[in-house]
Amino acid sequence: MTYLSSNQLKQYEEKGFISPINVFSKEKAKEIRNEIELIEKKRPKELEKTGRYNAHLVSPLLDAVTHDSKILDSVQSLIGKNILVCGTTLFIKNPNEKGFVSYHQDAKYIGLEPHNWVTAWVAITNSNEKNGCMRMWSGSHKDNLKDHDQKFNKGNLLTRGQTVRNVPKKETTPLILEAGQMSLHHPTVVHGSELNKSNDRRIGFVIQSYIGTNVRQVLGKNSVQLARGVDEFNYHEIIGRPQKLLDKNDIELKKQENNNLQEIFYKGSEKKGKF
Ligand SMILES: O=C(O)CCC(=O)C(=O)O
Repeated sequence: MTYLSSNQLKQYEEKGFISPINVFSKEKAKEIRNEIELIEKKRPKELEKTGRYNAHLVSPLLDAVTHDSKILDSVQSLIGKNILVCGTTLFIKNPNEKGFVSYHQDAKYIGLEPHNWVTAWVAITNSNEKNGCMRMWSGSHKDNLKDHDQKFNKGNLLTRGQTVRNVPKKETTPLILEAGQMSLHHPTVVHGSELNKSNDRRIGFVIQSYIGTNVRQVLGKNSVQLARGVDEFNYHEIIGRPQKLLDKNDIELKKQENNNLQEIFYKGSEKKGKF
C-alpha cells in the first residue's frame, strides 16, 4: 500500500497537484511505449485524432496501467475507496509537430459533477521543459471555474482549443517527470503545455479521470470500469476489460465510447467564442 503522505495531501490542497510520484520503472515505461508504438504500427489510424481516447480498452497492458494498485492507492487518498475509471487519453507530442495544450480547467468541459475526481498523468517518456511538459498554475483550483475562449487553433491538442486568458506563466510550475513517474491534478487547476522542442516524442498516458462512485456525467453518457471498491450508486454503465491486444469487439467498443465523448465535449458549445 502506498497511500499519499500528509505532505503530499497538503500540497494537493494548497497547489491543486502532486508531482512527482514514482510508479513504474524506466524498463516498464519502455515496455508501455513499445505497446503504444506496436498499436500505431498495426493500425496506423487507431490512436490518431479522437482515437487517442480510451486506448486502455484495446490493450491489456494499458488496462493494467489504468488499474495499477500503486496508482489506485494514491487516488484513493484523494477521492475515497470506491473508484471508477471513466476514460484515458494519450497525449503524444511528436518532435516538429507543433502540438501544444492551451491553459484550461478540465472541469470546465468534462461534465463530471461533483468534483470528486482526479486525473493521473503517467509519463511514458521523460517529460520536461524542453519537450513540453505540463505546467500548472499553482493554487488556481481554489477559484471558481473561469471563462474559456474556444480557439480551435492549429496544433492545439484540446478538441475546441479551450483557453483561459491571461495566465501568468511566471506563476506556473513545470511538472518535470521521468519515464515511469506520474502527477495527479485537481479538476479545477488551470494547466497547459508548450511545444516539444526535443528530438524525441513526449508521451503521457493520462487516466482522465478516476472518479468517485458518487460522480455523475451531466453532459452525456460515460461508461466506466470499476477500479476499486463497490459502486453503490450505479450512475454509469460498467464495461469490461480487454483480454487481448486489438480485439475486434474491443476496437468497436472504443469507437462507440469515443463517439459519446465527442458529444460530451461539444455539448452546448458548438460555436466559436466564450463558454
Ligand atoms: O499532456 C499535456 O500536455 C496536457 C494534458 C492535460 O491537459 C491533462 O492531462 O489534463
